[in-house]
Amino acid sequence: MSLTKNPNVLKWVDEMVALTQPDQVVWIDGSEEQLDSLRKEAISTGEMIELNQKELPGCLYHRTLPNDVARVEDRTFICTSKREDAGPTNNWCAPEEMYAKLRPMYDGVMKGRTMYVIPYSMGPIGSPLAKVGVEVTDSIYVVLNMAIMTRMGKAAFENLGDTSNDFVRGLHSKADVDPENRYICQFPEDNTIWSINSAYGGNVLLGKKCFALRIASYQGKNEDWMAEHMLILGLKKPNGEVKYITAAFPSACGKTNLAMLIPPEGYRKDGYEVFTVGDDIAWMKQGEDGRLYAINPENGFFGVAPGTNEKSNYNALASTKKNTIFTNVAINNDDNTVWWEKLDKNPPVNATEWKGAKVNGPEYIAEGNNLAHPNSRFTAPAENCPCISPEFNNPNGVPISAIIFGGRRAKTTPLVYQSFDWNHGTFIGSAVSSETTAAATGAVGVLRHDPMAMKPFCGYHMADYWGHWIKMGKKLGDKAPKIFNVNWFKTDDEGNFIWPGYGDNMRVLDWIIKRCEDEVEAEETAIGYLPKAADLNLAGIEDEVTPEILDKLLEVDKNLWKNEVEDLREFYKQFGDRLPAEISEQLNNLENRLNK
Ligand code: SAT
Ligand code: MN
Repeated sequence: MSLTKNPNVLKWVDEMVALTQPDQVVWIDGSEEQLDSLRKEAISTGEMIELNQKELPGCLYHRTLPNDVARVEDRTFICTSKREDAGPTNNWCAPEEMYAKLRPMYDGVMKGRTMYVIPYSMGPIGSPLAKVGVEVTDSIYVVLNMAIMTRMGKAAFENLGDTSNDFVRGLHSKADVDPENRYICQFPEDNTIWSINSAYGGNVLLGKKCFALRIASYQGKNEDWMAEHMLILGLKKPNGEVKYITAAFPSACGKTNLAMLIPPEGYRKDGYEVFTVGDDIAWMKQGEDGRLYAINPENGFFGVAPGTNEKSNYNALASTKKNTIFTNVAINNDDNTVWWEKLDKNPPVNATEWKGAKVNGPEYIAEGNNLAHPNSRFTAPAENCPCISPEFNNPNGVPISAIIFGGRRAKTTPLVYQSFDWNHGTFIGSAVSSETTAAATGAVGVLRHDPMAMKPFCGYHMADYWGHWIKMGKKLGDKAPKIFNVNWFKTDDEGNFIWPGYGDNMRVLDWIIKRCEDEVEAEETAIGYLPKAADLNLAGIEDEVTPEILDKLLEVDKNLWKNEVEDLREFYKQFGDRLPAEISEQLNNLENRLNK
């Protein structure tokens, strides 16, 4: 039975049914009864494995095919009528051509299968910043993940209303999970996403990267708001005031860890606390008071499991203790619980590795294998998070004081610096490079440009996107958040990280907030404002971060930066005359300052 009278939804679902020809159609109402029967069904077919319900109540395990473990950027397309509108950083195809290519693949693809129709809201139901999507899929795994990651079910349709046409249409079929015919296609002009032949996270949970970033960034440009690959955190000061910060880092560079940070002991004693609003995506719009407000459009965390432990991210680990779906981690067969690299020092002896083979964990690792896939994930409800912000469901979002950019850079980029102003900050964001991670297929550890951490997620021409940033800055004027850049990943000559990171990143957030409140002076350098050494609180880590190491962390090596300028000039060439004049001006200014 359909859950809405909205003729636009009904017509579109009818079309999708006619195309894919499922044996039956199930409308997902979001009720616990319905979800529970889907869980049981998935367990009975082996699609999901029930984990130890005493240790991990409500938790399920899922394994994807070894050829289907990460986002596939080379098979992700932005389909706009004009090639220029997708820009040089996206794969492009004309919409008609892509529809014509994919339609035969979807033709009858759900024969013998069930189509699930998933209504969902990105953002709190009723929020003026929220948007509705409908995903049809032949995967129960998708339904169960969307139930965690979004506000899913009947309420989303109520929010859409009986007549609106403003919803994102998502068609997904796992088909044969054939990597040769895998496509993740966004049609921003049609509010449409078509995904086929994958069953992995970012490729198939269409509310996430496909909608909340690729489609939404395009909508934001046209509607004067911003969709960004950013965590949102609240930092409570001893006086009770909470300051909100967003931060954009590429996938698997620690957004979840920063969003859930536990301050070092000294800070905790003083009364500092960090609250999580979001760990991956921020939608931001100017509020009535002129400031920039952010909501997290998601309702859960799709976090990288390996590396997550009691010490590195207590709150994330705690979030996974119930009602969580684990994908491609290892199973401990002694007690039917989960394990992944760096969870603890005791890999299970009686283990099933992520591809499904029974192995002796310690031996298997000693032979150079991973028990869990490096991009294995947990899908955990936000409400499980011990430090979830009381403002998490605030329909108006939270006011942002600072925006942080960052990436993985072994050299060149100092621990933290502040931009001179909004346009300079936009330039800094556009200039972000980062070493690649396992979150996408392809080589790991290769330095690539990843502007604003949006390279794989910007749904239109990257240079126009920078133009949109500049335009937003003009609107925000002196109410604009301050913009910073951080790098937790600087190494010494042996390749060891020289900044402790994790909870100690609080020390950098502290400086950032002090700068926002004009409480500390800074060192003016060619690249921006850097902390004066004495203004970084290193109490408790003086042994680790000696004055020499701090020097290294805050070093601006002019020669390296001159190389960076050369490289950026080359990088910007591809954008031709769509590159905003403000960006080239910033690059020239940087060069001049370096040559002074
Ligand atoms: O696979 S996802 O895109 O959902 C996660 C990520 O790569 O950031
Ligand atoms: Mn992400």
